[in-house]
Amino acid sequence: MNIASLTLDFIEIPLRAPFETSFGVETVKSCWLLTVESDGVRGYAETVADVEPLYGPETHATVYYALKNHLWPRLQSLDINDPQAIWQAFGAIRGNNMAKAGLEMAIWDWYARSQKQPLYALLGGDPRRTEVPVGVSIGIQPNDMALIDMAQAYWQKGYQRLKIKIRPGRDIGPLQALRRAMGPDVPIMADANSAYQLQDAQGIAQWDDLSLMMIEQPLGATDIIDHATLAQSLRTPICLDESIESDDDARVAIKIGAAAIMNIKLGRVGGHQMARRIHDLAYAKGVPVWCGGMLETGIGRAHNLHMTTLPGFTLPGDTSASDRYFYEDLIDPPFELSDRGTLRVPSGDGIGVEPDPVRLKKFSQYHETWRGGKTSAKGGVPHGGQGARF
Ligand code: OSB
Ligand code: MG
Repeated sequence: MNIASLTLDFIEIPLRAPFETSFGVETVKSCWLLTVESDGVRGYAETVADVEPLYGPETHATVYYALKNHLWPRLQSLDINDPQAIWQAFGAIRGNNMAKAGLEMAIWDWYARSQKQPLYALLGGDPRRTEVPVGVSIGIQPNDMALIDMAQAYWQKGYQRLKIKIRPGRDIGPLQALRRAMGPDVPIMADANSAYQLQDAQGIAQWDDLSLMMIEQPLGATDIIDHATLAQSLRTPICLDESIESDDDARVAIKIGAAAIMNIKLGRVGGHQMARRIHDLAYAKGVPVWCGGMLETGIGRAHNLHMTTLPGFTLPGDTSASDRYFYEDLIDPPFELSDRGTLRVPSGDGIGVEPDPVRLKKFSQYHETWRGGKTSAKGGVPHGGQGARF
């Protein structure tokens, strides 16, 4: 079966509160919602690139460009009996993992729906994992009081661990204040999003006294060797995020001692197949992994939950409930946190959730469908006017 059409919707949903990291502030969630269709069955995914290339090198514009010119054309004649053929069809195309992931994941959903199976079953997830443990990622706050208030509210809701974003100047202070307020037993971790360099190692070593679960991506994305060096001067485990874009990166990082833990994000690594390869490699080496997040709508969130059923995902992930991000999600009902601090893995076919038609209409700023070789755009030209944003 080949994919008859690909529809792109440019989605913008206001965030409940601004989300600040060491690289910037987000106030609106924006993404491409991708819908593939064939034989009356649809598949959905979203892309995790942003307006600017800050977390990773891709943007909404590069994702659009790569899909249109390099990825979608390669799937035109592909007979898909197994979504694992997709990665191969992308062939020699380097990088552009977020674009690849969006298309690959939409096709996994489509395939699972056409097989009338939940996605986790096809990914090899553990069917007993009907719910997965989740934590919450808290952006940089204006002051320690705001941080503590927010952290206490999330902890009371039942999130299983608190991750706080840090940057130089807003690191040991907020972390100490948080540890003092929460007591010694609450699992706390810090995510630096590459804001430090190896020469900051002495300062970072002072965080060892805070008994953090881990420090996520303290150094640059390409500084895998420096992470290994830093790890030698720390008791706190290092978790890599931005540095791991492939199974090769994971293999090297584990081998040289740069990653005691890994965060796996589908968008960053190119989709389910590569995520699974990284998971399998880490699992075989005894390196725990957890599922990262990119403030996804319910569609990307559902993909994350299905992946998290693989057995190596032993640590709580960043897949928080819809209301942590949005007043209204793209899906209805939204994802809710159970009183056990878990999110339920949808049990229907495919990812088990669909965009709500009314919400989709409300949040879609631009809509375009590609069929076979032809494309048809509605709502403006993607590189001018309104489309200048992407
Ligand atoms: O580094 O994990 C990150 C959000 C945007 C970009 C990068 C990151 C994050 C998060 C949020 O930490 C995780 C989430 O709640 O989706
Ligand atoms: Mg991170």
